[in-house]
Amino acid sequence: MRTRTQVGIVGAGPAGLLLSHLLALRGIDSVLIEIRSREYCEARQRAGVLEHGTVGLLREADLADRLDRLGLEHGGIYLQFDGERRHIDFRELTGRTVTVYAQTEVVKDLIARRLADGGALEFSVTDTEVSGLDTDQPVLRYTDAAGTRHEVACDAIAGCDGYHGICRPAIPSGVLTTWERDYPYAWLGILADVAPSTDELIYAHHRSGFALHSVRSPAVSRLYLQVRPDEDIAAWPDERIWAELAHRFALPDWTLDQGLVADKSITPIRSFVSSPMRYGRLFLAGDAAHIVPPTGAKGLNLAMADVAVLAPALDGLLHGDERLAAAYSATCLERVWRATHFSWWMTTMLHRAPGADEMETQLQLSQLRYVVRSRVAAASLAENYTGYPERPGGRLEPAEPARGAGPHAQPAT
Ligand code: RFL
Ligand code: PHB
Repeated sequence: MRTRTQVGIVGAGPAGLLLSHLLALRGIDSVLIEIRSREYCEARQRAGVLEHGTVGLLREADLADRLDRLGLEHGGIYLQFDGERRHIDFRELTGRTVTVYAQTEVVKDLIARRLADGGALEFSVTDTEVSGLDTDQPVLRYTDAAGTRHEVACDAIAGCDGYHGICRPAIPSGVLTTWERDYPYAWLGILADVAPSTDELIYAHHRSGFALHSVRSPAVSRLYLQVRPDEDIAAWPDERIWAELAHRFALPDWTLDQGLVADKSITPIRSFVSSPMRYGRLFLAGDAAHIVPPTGAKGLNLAMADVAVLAPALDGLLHGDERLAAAYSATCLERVWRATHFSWWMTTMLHRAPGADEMETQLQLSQLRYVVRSRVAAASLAENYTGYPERPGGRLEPAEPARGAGPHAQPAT
């Protein structure tokens, strides 16, 4: 079946879903396709922390009803090391906060809104292909859940299909430069039916390895342990996980409450950046273009920041003004590299590398002491954690976007 849309979007993660909504607010038509089922997308356990600017973006896009009711505003984090747990007060240092609201909830809100607004959203598709990327009519092909093959002529395609997607590999070899670092550890994450034992997130440096206590709701906790990259999850029964968490978070007069483990998984830790984030009429956004280790809580926020830049850029492009589209990659990459550095810095300050010697441990402890004792160092962490620059994509908008008489949504042909 042959159809037409203005923007073909590959991937219904936070990037693709938010992009389709932001485009709809601008009167731009899109078709969004996703290989997984709706249920799978809504249940996939991932990020939890929204930057100050991401929350602002969702509010401005009228997507924050549940976020404002259920999100937990946090004014800082704890850094724990060498027997002390010290608070970094974001509110006092930067006037900003972060909001803990699970990626699963962000995705549920976005899917519900797109469907309520009549958006074209197809789950469980197969054999996705993109072609004609260096022409002004790129084509998106896929087979829907009922087995019908579709060919969608587009004005532009957004590759929001994550690190393992098909869009980045569709760019001819030699065009992209990539930078990659695999870290010699992974994260074992659990979701537990137990009230958090802390009011704000605890990032713990420990000689046995890093641990993170995050939260999901007043009744649900999210916890992570640094493990070996090749760790077998079968070697980690729940009792072993709780014992190791209790050991790494141990402090006098504090206990870690335990509960039923509802979800358990191991995630590799890597940094990856590819540049440029555009090839012809294909624009990459989110994890399709870059990955950060989760220690800085940046991946979801970067994905949302990219599409906040991309929506007005596509609006311009479709109406004959190429300026924002031409600036898209460089604008996003500036934020991406800042987050890549911050995430690398948090990761290497807090994790124990295999074979690390005492010198390395002392250097980490010195850095941690400096961060909690120097107001300037603490403010730098706070500024990066709550989001830098503060407003995703904000400064890109020209005062008066030029409008040409470009093509709008076309009926199916
Ligand atoms: P996603 O979410 O991976 O979505 C991509 C979608 O594309 C689909 N897809 C395809 N669809 C059609 N055709 C194809 N050929 C396709 N190939 C793939 C996939 O099924 C999927 O639905 O990418 P997006 O939208 O760029 O969003 C990125 C975020 O999901 C990711 O960066 C964050 O989850 C990272 N992250 C965190 N980020 C934060 O900002 N704060 C955090 O606290 C945080 N914690 C985390 C994290 C990631 C983690 N894991 C599991 C990697 C904690 C963890 C443990
Ligand atoms: C989470 O809640 O899943 C989470 C929070 C902070 C991080 C990473 C993950 O740095």
